Amino acid sequence: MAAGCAVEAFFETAPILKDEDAIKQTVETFFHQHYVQHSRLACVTSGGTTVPLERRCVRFIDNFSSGNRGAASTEYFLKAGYAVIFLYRRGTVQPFCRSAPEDALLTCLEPDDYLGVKVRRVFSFDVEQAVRSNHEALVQHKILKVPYTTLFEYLQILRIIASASFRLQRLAMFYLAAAVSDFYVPWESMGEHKIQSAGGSLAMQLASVPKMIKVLREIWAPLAFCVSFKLETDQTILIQKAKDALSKYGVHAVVANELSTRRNKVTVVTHEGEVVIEKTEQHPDVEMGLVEYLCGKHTEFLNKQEEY
Ligand code: PAZ
Repeated sequence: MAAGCAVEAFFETAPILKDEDAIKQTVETFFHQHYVQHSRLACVTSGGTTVPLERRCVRFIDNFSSGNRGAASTEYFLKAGYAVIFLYRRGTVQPFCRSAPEDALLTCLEPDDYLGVKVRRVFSFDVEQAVRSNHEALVQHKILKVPYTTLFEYLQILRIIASASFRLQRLAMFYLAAAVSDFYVPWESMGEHKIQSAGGSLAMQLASVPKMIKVLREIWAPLAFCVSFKLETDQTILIQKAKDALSKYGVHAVVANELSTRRNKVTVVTHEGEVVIEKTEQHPDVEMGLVEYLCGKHTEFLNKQEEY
């Protein structure tokens, strides 16, 4: 099937996106606000997509991602003055909560006779910082959080955001850190009910997901600055795969990372070459240096457009 037809077929046969109109409205309003203010905006995608195996889904295939990269990067984009649309997988790490314990409410709060509950003293500084930063971003309309779970939802919402980004054109950046499945079960070939085990072993054929980054670059948001991510477990193929992605999808930068070292080191591959960004004393999270570097690249990109 031709690439364009495969993309159309993917969306035509996908299940209806719940609350589609409300999502469109919220996203468009957010873009409008930042268009009026002429501010830069980053769409940060985060977490991994699920691929349902049944329509009334009991079982699914998952893509690995804790959401830490997306959450940390969102904080640094906000600090750099960007507005952020945070497209995240439900249940993954959230901005300003990266160091929170798993049972944050129960660990950070304690009963109090007067207030009912209060923040335990040892957590009060961290909790106050997180609440203040989050509150500031919300009241200044700097952050819009949009959740997804499945591959279908992720791509449908990404298309909505990318199409609405035409307002900001070059001021918009796509920072595609989500781990998106390369394979899926098309909705029309999926059974309604839970797959039964009585028949013994299970053989399933997965279809390939059309390459949406190329569509985002060429059709949905051709003027935006676009950064994609490449995750591998084999270090020896990582940089070549990132270079291939750079030329195949026409993105402005590819962030290459290896699973076990991803928290400490990434390599940004652009048409000008490769830059390694590592965690250091000045950059306690690799995302700090990464976002700083990419904001600089975005500035260069904007300046270059002005020259023409
Ligand atoms: O979410 P996390 O912090 O655990 O991991 C981040 C990451 C490895 C998912 C991200 O940096 C990444 O590479 N995303 C793209 C994965 C892919 O190649 O599909």
